[in-house]
Parts: sequence; C-alpha cells; structure tokens
Amino acid sequence: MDDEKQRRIVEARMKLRERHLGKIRDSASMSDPRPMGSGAPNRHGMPKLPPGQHQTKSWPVLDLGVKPNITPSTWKLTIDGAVEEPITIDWATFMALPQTEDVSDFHCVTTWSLMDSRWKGVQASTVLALARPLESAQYAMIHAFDEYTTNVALYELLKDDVLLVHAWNGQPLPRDHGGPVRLITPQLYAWKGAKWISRIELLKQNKLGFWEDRGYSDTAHPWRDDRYS
Ligand SMILES: Nc1nc2c(c(=O)[nH]1)N[C@H]1C(S)=C(S)[C@@H](COP(=O)(O)O)O[C@H]1N2
Ligand SMILES: [Mo]
Repeated sequence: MDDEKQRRIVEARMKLRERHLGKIRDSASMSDPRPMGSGAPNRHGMPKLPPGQHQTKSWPVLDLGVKPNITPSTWKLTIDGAVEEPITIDWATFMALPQTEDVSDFHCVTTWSLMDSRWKGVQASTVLALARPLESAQYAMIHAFDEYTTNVALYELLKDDVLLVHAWNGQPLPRDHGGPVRLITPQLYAWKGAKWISRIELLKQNKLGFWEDRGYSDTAHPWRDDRYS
C-alpha cells in the first residue's frame, strides 16, 4: 500500500474517532467514578481484576461448537450497512493496513480472566474507516463464519485497544481461538469479541446479537458486574 493511501486511511480513522470521542470518553470503562473489582489499576485506571473474576493461566476455548475452517486465503471481511462505501477486504489488504501491537486483558463472563496477552492486528477503527460509516450509524452487528453474532455500540468499537487480531503472544492466532482473524474488546466481556469474524454491519438502530438475545448484557461492562440484562 502506498504512503498516500496509508495517509488517507489514518486520516479517515481520526475523523471517525473524533466524531465519537465524547461518547468514548464518557463510556463506563473510561470514566466510571466507582469501578468495582480488585488489584492495582489497569491501563485504563480500572481495577485490574473485575468483580467476580479470577485469573487463569491457560486460555480456555468457548464457542458454539462449530469451528469453521477459515484460512488466510479464504478469509474475507465485509463492512457494510449504514456506511458510505460497503467494502470487502481479503487477507492481503488486511495485512497491508497499519498494524498495531497491544497488551491487554480478556475477561470471560464465565468468570475467568486471561491477563497480559500480547496481540497483533489492526484497530477496528481503521477497518471501519475504510467503509466510512454514516453520521447516523451508532451501533454494529458483528458476524462470524460460524453464524455467531454479537452487537457492540460503535463508540466501543472505536476504542484504541479494540483490535481485529491475527497473532497472540507472537504466534498466528490458533483456529480454536478464532484464527485467522477475530475481534477483541478488552474493556467489555469477551463474548463481544467474535472469533472468525466475517462481517461488521453498521446500524442506525440497535439490534441484539446471539447472547444478548438470550439474556446477556447489551453493554457488558466488566467493572460493573454487568453480565445479564
Ligand atoms: N464466532 C464466535 N465468536 C465467539 C464465540 C462463538 O461462539 N463464536 N463465543 C464468544 C464467547 S462466549 C467467548 S467467552 C469468547 C471465547 O473466546 P476463546 O474461545 O478464544 O476463549 O469468544 C466469543 N466469540
Ligand atoms: Mo463466553
């Protein structure tokens, strides 16, 4: 990808984030005055371990039981819905986007937390900016190759640590954990992070995803013990 193209992507991302910065800053995990939990503050000033969570050393596998066999050569991601320019990108295009490395924690609603994972991938905000979400787009439905869905407010997806990851602790993301590409949402419970991500559908009106429709929280804020609706 040439410099000019990279520059335009970075600029589109900044504009998109700017539009939602107020909501990002006011969101529970950035500004909760009385977060629950224990331990030294994490990277966002929240207690390191959210309430009711315990630390796990190995990384459990949790999903609907179907593990689609997607490879880099068959993987594609579509960004559509309330956008100016629906697009589908392939692996090569994805890997040519500005790459980010970040260390973050992973909190599963079933009470385990995996701390200090080193991720590599592309910020969700960058991927979203490619399709130029409409001003009226406020929500997103994330779709996956196993038919899993989860809904996330757009301002949550635009946070800096929300990534479409392809590597974990220096290794390609294993198929069990959603490889070749999954979403991670470190400031929300982990079910919001779709494995084997296939599509981000921008929405003007909120809709409920698979677990949200089955009684799990729409907002899913770990530091408020916000597990069920
Ligand atoms: N595509 C897909 N993504 C998914 C799920 C799923 O069933 N399918 N399960 C979610 C749930 S409930 C959790 S807790 C995490 C678990 O991720 P892991 O298996 O890598 O630990 O993935 C989330 N993403
Ligand atoms: Mo889960």
